[in-house]
Amino acid sequence: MILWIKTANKYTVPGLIVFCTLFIPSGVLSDDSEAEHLYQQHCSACHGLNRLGGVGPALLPQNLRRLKRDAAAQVISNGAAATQMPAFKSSLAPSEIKSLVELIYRPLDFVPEWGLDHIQSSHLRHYPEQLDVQPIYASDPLNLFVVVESGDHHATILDGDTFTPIHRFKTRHALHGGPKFSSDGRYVYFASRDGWVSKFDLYLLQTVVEVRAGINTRNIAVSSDNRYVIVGNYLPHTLVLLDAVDLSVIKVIPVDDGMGNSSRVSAVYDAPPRQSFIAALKDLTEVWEIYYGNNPPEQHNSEEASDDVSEFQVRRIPLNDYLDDFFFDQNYDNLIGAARNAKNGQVVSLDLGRKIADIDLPGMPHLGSGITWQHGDIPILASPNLREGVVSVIDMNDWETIKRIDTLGPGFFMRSHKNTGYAWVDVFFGPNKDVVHIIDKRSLEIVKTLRPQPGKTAAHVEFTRDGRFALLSIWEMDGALVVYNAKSLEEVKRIPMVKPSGKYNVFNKITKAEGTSH
Ligand code: DHE
Repeated sequence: MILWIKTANKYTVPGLIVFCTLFIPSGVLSDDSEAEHLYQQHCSACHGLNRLGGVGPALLPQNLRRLKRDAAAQVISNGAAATQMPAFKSSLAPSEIKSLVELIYRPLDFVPEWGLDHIQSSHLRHYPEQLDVQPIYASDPLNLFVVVESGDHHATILDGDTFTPIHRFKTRHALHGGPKFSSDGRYVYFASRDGWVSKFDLYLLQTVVEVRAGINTRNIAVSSDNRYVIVGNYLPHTLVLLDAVDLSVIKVIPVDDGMGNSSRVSAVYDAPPRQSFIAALKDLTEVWEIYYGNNPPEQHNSEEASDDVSEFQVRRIPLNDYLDDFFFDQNYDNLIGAARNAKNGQVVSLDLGRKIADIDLPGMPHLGSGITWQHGDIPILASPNLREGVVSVIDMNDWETIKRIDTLGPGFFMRSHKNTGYAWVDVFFGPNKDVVHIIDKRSLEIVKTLRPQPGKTAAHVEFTRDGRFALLSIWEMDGALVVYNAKSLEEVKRIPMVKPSGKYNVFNKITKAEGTSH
């Protein structure tokens, strides 16, 4: 007998486990198995038998880190707006909702698999690839902003000259990290925390193709030759190489030390001059370089190991400490990272294949938070961090701290543009989460503190392609993008948006402009 269960919008056939558990009277179950029973009965059809996700997102502690338990209980009770998640408050008792919340924050007792077959079978083609087309709108395609509205899992395409939205569309659940662009600016690639990679055509305003490359994904990078997308995963412990045209799988690279110890990937980035991807690993004291060009550079460090595959050769750079997060210098010679002990940072020379300096980066900077600029003769790096209200300014010649700028609280993002004299940094946490400081890039002093909407989180700035305007998020469900004149620092326009998190200017991204994330 097959049991059909009605979910929000459709009938589905649950697996055998569902079938078995449904007939166990709940009175004889332990708390754990009762929660499991409720999960299989009400949630598994959309969120997967093992909580690995399906129509709905994966329900694992790794995927739920940004959601407080109270908020999770609210979603189960009341449903989630603009999704297929129904409200359960009339069918489940408060104690049952509580036990479901406990269950979804419990780690699985096995490392879930998401290999080649799973990835391939998730592949979705939405729209045929069309060559030689022009944008279907009059706006400058290189001065568009892609704005991720994390409040209701949408993205808005905004004209960067008129500050008018030209298109809004649904994205996968919980996009995270900067979307990545093809070098001509036609395509943008998004990654969700649940492992979905989506390719969106900015000329035709259509999602072209999607694939689920992991269960819990950190971020993606696109190769500078537009041929590959690489996906760094927490779950499973893999890097996944995709063809950037159709997102078909080229290779699944297990991330391990060859001695049975595997690792989560903290982040992976493209290093264009090196024709390689660089990955930081959470659980191994190594940095990986994966070559996609034709001529891998010569290795200078005899301690390094490399896999014996010639295509996508992996070079493993040994370190003394874990490297959680990093960014590159402007030439991609060095990477500057935060160490696990969060007491200082480390500089790793990619040519030499070893650490060349420790730097004073207290606390943990959020990835992609730091920016670099030329300060007189000195190239400098400035970064806020997530634990202390301070921006560290570091001389990139000798890696000494030249200034610590006190702010009104820990911050996530710092941004600037080569055509502006200011760098903007947010305060994301604490009583002053509603302020953004403006720092003079010459004097390294805060010259103005904006409070765009008292009591509401203000964060993440990005500039127009010419640097004349700065766009800032009011990071709330009834939020907005606030456009400022980057010189007079006066507000120019406010555009309502649903918790706009990141915003990304096509030109600044494809030219890897100074002052923004790459
Ligand atoms: Fe992020 C970028 C990791 C929490 C919003 N964040 C990134 C990147 C990484 C990262 C690896 C760079 C990816 C890229 O662009 O390719 N983020 C982490 C964490 O480890 C941390 C601290 C904990 C976690 O839950 O993973 C974390 N990040 C957050 C948030 O809580 C934020 C504020 C809200 C959210 O959406 O989860 C957040 N992260 C962002 C944004 C970017 C980002 C908006 C892209 C910034 C950019 O301008 O490029």
